[in-house]
Amino acid sequence: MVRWHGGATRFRDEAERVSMARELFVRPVGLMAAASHREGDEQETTAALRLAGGWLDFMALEVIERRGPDRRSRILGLGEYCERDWGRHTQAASDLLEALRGPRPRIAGLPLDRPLVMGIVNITPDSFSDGGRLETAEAAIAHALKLEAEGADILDLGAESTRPGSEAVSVDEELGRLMPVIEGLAGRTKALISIDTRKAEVMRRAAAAGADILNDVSALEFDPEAMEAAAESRLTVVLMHALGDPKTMQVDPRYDDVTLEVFDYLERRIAAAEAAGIDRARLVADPGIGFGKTVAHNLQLMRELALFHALGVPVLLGASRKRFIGTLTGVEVAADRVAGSVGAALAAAGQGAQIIRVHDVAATRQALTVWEASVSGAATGERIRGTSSGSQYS
Ligand code: 7PJ
Repeated sequence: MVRWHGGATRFRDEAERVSMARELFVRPVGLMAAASHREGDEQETTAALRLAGGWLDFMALEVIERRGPDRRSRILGLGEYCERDWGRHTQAASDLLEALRGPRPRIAGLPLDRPLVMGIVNITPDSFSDGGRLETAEAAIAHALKLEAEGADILDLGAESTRPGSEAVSVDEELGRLMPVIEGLAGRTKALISIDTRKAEVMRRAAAAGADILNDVSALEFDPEAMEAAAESRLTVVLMHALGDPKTMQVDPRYDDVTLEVFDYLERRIAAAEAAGIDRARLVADPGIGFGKTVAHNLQLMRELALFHALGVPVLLGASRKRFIGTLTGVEVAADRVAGSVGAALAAAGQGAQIIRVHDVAATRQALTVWEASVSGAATGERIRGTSSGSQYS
């Protein structure tokens, strides 16, 4: 029997719990727009539970039991899940449900009651989607301010290309590109500043210059000092899964079960970060679309994205303009993959992903606004008050 409301006894040692190979995973299914989630009045119902205190309710759970390289899966209603005798899995079943339900604390002051848009600002001459157009700090600053005006909640500044096949960039080179942009944006933007880097020195310097979030595609593994630098910064940290290094990661990536292995990895990195003194409230997890994954791997992760809420931290998804969108649609030029990227963003929002990382902020924002209003039946914000236009299109 699994209790719905707290009280789960904890393992004495959190590391001990995580070190045992996880056998049980749960994926919330039967997702639907939460009733009046903005007022925070959880419905008196046993048929659905709020997902991560966000904008969706879930009505059932796909319970996945790992059997070596295979999985056994079945869908249980919430009542069945809670009443079942889980035997040796009792603790895990209870913890997973609690992790799915727990409201997520704000990140750097921003509430997670709607999908946040993270706008990508590349400050790399070899960046595949900007083709070097943003080489100068001025251009990057202007681009960042444009993304904010288009509705970005977070600006993700990246000066180290981590796209597949790219070469490493030196600390000095990265700092030389990045610092003028962080400094140039200081005081000129209300958006949170995120820094896409794997290097401890860049993290330290960015934190001192006023950054809000550290976004590390190596989940603080690339630089042996990164964990300590991130902990000392007291900033929010995005931990992303990548299989191997950017240079070689797309060479024949293999998994027994990509979703479960990425979950294991992120769970271990969250435990490592907590052990290093980074509060769970400051962590975000990202399955790392395109980082050591085939199209099939990416699509399985997209389909099963809601499973990652069981990590108990906000989920970030970055699918924007990536190769798998080109493969699915036949669109070769990355900059022409806007509509496909919006499709991926809506799929992620529909699974409760709290942060969506995109190049095309205006298009994503417009799509999310209409999607949100359409699934919830309510518009938010000032725009609709008193409007009743004559023509549908004017
Ligand atoms: C991601 C990222 C991602 C996070 C890049 C690209 C490649 N950071 N940095 N998640 N991708 N957290 O934008 O295509 O998916 S660089």
